Amino acid sequence: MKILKGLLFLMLGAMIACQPAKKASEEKPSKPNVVVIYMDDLGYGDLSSYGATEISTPNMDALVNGGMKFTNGYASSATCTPSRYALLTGVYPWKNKDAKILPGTAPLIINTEQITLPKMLRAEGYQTALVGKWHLGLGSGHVNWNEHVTPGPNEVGFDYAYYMAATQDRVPTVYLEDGHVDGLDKNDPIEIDYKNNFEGQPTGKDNPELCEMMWDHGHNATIVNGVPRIGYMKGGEAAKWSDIDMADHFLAKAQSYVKTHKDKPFFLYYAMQQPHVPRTPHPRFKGKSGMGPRGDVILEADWCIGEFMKTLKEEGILDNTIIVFSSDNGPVINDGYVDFAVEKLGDHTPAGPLRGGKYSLFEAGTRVPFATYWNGKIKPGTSDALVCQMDLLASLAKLVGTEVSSTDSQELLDVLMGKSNKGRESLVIEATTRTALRKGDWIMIPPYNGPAKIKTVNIEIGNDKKYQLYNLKEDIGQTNNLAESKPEKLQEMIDAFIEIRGEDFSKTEKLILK
Ligand code: NG6
Ligand code: CA
Repeated sequence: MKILKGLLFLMLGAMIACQPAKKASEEKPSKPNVVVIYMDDLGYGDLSSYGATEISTPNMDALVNGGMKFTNGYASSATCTPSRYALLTGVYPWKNKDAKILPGTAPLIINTEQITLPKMLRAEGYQTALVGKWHLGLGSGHVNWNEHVTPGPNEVGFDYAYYMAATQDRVPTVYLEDGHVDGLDKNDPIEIDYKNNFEGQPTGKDNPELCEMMWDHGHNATIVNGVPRIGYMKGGEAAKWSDIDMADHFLAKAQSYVKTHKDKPFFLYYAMQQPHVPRTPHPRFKGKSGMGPRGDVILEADWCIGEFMKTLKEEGILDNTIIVFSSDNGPVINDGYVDFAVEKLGDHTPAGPLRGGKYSLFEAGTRVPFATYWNGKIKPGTSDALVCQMDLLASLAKLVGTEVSSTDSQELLDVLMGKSNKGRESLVIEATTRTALRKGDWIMIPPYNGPAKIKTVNIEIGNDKKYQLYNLKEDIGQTNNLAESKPEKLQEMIDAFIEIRGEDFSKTEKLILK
């Protein structure tokens, strides 16, 4: 018996010795499931894990505190469409003139030949899905909502897509599944027009008595579920979504996707609609935050994330799933409806210590909650490395063992995994087609004409006739413009900016720069 044991031991030793030593570079890339949980208008200060004290977000916090929390994590833009464009294509949004807030009738702005995050992952054997907000355009001109709406998410890399076309405040207020309006009754066809109303249709403007939620600015066209929207819509009654059920609806789709696709690696882009307007919490969450609907829908979203995480756990795939959590742009309090978000805000500061908000070139426009979570693989921690959502394409490519070429996406896998603190050297941020440069601890905002503030939303958007230069490490609230006192630094920033923005920049904005 002893001899046998000894022999076995020897054989085992020999087997181990014969194994070639694996170099790190030869290691088989892992193929974890990849989930991007993307919020809509959630601000840097909207979560307890980013300093909020007036609202509690335990499930978002579990991702942020249980993973790498980035304090210098950026969306590419201060509005939705351009940020989503950059997230999915890895290309700066200002390189695509169509990457700006789109109406619900806009054509698809991603070229179907272009590499995208889901396409890259699909080529590596992933199943790919979108659940939630799209807002990157559909079709190639005039969309007939009663037929197969294409090209769309399916044509840019998603095998499966369940989505709202644009935003919750824009028509059509229906869901699409792989290019088909869900629940459409062919005898009640949908018509959409962003310019003219259809005869006899009530609108928020003419029929305020029909509005259960009143509009404040914009949002005064077709009324659906008592909520006036942007754009006119006729027909499609049976297909119209229920606003209060939207969060549950998307959650159920995300959960069922996970359950039915867990046997092979998948990529799920779970693009939630909260806390974008109209804020329509399910009655379960109504009044729960004490902050009005904006706080209530943040609690609702937090709950959804918790439920989604439970599903990953119950299905036994949590440890094999990397989750990226972020938001498409910064916060706005009054974005066009009378929902008392301003009046009920109390001491809550959605932008945290940052200046500005959605639409702004100031930090709160683009600096957003940003975390990577991978149970057992990413050690919880905080990183101040400069990272951008645009970098997910190159970084996740590296994770799954491939590369992407010719995009603006930087490969920062080690940073996202918490193994390195060497993020980007610089980043051009965008807000309503204006751009600025972050480099090191500095941000330079070139002179822009136009109002300093958008009055309706009460947000300073960063316009000034003079250059602005801030040291963000010392002055996170951007109160001390150093452009005049630090001319050399300013020049260095201008030179670096022009280098990235290239010829186009000097041609189109020369006058402003001089
Ligand atoms: C603006 C809307 C705003 C919101 C935004 C898009 C008005 C007055 N304001 O034009 O409510 O819909 O577009 O938000 O209509 S985003 O997060 O999708 O970029
Ligand atoms: Ca948004």
